[in-house]
Amino acid sequence: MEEQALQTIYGQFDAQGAFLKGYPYGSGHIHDTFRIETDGKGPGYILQRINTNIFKDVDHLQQNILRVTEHIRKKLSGIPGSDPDRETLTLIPTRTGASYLHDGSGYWRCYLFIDRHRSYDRVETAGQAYQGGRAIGRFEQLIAGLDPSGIHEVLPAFHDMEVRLDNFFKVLEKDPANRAASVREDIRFVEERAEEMMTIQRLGKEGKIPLRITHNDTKFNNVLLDENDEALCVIDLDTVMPGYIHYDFGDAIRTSANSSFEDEKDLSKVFVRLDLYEAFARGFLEETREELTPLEKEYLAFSARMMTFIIGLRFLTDHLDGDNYFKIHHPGHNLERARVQFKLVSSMEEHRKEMEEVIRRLG
Ligand code: ADP
Ligand code: GN1
Ligand code: MG
Repeated sequence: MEEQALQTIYGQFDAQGAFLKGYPYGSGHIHDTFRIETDGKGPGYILQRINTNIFKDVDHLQQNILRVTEHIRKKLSGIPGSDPDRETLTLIPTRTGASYLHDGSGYWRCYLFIDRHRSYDRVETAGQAYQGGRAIGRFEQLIAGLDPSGIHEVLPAFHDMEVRLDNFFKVLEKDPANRAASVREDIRFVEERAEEMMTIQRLGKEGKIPLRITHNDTKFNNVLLDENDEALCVIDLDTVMPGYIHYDFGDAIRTSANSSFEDEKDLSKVFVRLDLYEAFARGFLEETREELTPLEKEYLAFSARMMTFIIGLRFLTDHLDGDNYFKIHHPGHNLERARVQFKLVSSMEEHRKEMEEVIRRLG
């Protein structure tokens, strides 16, 4: 993306300060994200070209973001000492008052940049994991009062295990990229666990766990910490939709308690770090303990396995499909990611008892 083009797009948003420079930012797998620095006093902006291959209805997506951020902003403004411009996303309207811009190069939105933050693709310390847990736990409280009827289900069946498995087996049968033969062991890994992995959906259908409003994409780099490594803000609100608490806890553990990176090539370096798991769980439960039911708590440890499995399954499906969904940086990237997830699932299976015990102790 040419800087000149970014400047033109920036100029159409109702932002403060002249464009100084713009460059790719962050390590998200979905949108094209750019940081815009300005000559003004403010922190600058994020410009994002929305991935419309995935989010087909940008109107609905942006309505959701507005509803969610306005709801959170209102709640934060009632909390003494809070700073809504840094503790939630702020969508900047276009000069014509719209929540996004559609031009020849795509659909664009603009956020206030949250400066002086730290973001991690791999968690290093128990302190960071604890703060991540607090941030996500607090976020659950902030969105709890949202009216579900005002939220569009922009990605239907996003964490529906049955649908994800179905889709996997369909792609496997078609084998469009001719890759199935090289992933036999991975396929077996999926088949052996498919039944167990539907547990949360089953409990939901039986009415045993409540459907809440959840974030649904709580990987650690969607949490910003401040310069002291303390919980600051949960970002990437595209997938806020009805869901089970297990989606958020599990997905967060998948990244927060991984000893290595999501795409580590050396699988011997990949295992669940129980110290990080416990620290995250402590922060999370401090914020949510009163709200969660005993049965929800009982399945939190399992949810880490389940969410790590489902994201691995999606990486593997995308690999078989020829890499159409997640951004990849080299051939085989999705397979590497899938294998990290599966290695992590195995490690969590080995430590199942300890993981359950932690929740019993902290819950
Ligand atoms: P994706 O869906 O592609 O992951 P995100 O919305 O998570 O897109 O943005 C990608 C990255 O950009 C984030 O992980 C974060 O590092 C950075 N980012 C996004 N929005 C902001 C913001 N308002 N302030 C600071 N950094 C941001
Ligand atoms: C994507 O948007 P990002 O990079 O934070 C994906 C998540 C996956 C994650 C795996 C909308 O998250 O569901 O868990 O990659 N987001 C979407 O790293 O599909
Ligand atoms: Mg993201």
